[in-house]
Amino acid sequence: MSEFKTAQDLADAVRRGELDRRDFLRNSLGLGLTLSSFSVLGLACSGETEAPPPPPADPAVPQPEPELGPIEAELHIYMWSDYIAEDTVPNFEKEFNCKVTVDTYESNEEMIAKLQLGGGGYDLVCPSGYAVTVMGKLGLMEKLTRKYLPNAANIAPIFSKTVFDPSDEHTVPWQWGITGIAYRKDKITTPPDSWAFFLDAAQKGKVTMMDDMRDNIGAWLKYRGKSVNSVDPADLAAAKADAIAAKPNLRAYISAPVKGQLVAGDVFAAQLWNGDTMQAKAENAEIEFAVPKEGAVIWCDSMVIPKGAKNIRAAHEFLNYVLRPDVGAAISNFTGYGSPNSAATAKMTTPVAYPTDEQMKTLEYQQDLGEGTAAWDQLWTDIKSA
Ligand code: SPD
Repeated sequence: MSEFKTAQDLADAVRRGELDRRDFLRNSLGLGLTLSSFSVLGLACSGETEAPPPPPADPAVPQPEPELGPIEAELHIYMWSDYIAEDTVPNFEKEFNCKVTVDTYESNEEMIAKLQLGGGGYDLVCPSGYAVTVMGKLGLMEKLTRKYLPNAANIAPIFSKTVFDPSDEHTVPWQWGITGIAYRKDKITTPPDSWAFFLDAAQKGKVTMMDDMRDNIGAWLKYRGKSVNSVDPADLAAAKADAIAAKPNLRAYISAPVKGQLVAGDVFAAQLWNGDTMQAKAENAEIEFAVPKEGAVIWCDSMVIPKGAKNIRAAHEFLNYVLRPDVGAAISNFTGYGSPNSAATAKMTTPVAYPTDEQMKTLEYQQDLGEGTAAWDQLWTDIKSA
């Protein structure tokens, strides 16, 4: 039985605050009210009926970022070889009580293939710009939680909101550089000034080119005045012919590990990145870096958190740590590359083979090849097996 004659009387009493939850339910049932009647009367309350769904978030209004848990006890990094100062990891481990492992790769394609196979269990990887686009398309990245990266304020504006990460959602820039030619000035009389250098039989057995599809084929495209991102079949056919013509002169397709052979004098010249060249030069002052007159590749590599990473807070703490001016400067002092961190650049003490303004005009960023990727993959297989 209900103390109220009508549902409206009951509703008025509820609004006046005269009933507790138990009395409300007893009187409701006495009047034969159902859950849907409660909402008609404006009496829906938690537990008695479902709350209406929240309105969709307005994309123009920034949403609060999630809270991350406490820092995990481990962190797994997968990055290019020789790309971090010797004390970066030990200092982080000590300060944050977090054990770090670093595995290395020699090309973006090697790294992406490993992630696609689900391997590694990595928390941070280091793609070049075009590879960020590829990873985005493949759904291989987690979003960053920017509030854990206050030191991102140190990043130079030119390295923020890039074409490959226009909202800074996924990347923290790591290092930037160019792909040219490292050479021994005591072994080669005329410094190489063209990619044609590798076509010269006089260099037979004493030169190497990179084991990196994009940089290697890109060099031959540049040689013919084409874009390093061309997917035009005629351009690719010409690049293939040049690459195969150069092949008898090459001692190997090899990337960063060629440094030891340059230092020892077993190799006189190698297609190589400017920073790795500076690392070799630190061991042998006869080593120099040249940018071919036809132009070359310029790139910026970034750190991203791969999809499914387990140690997300540790990844953020590491990124924020390397964005400190001193830590960033120490990294570039070791790698020989430019730092995208302007506060770090101001503290650097070792030289970088920066491109001149004239050379800058000839440099080109790599982009995702999209549907042209399959043709490039086939070309690279053909070149290597020729
Ligand atoms: N030893 C570190 C080299 C990093 C080179 N990354 C850029 C590659 C652009 N194709």
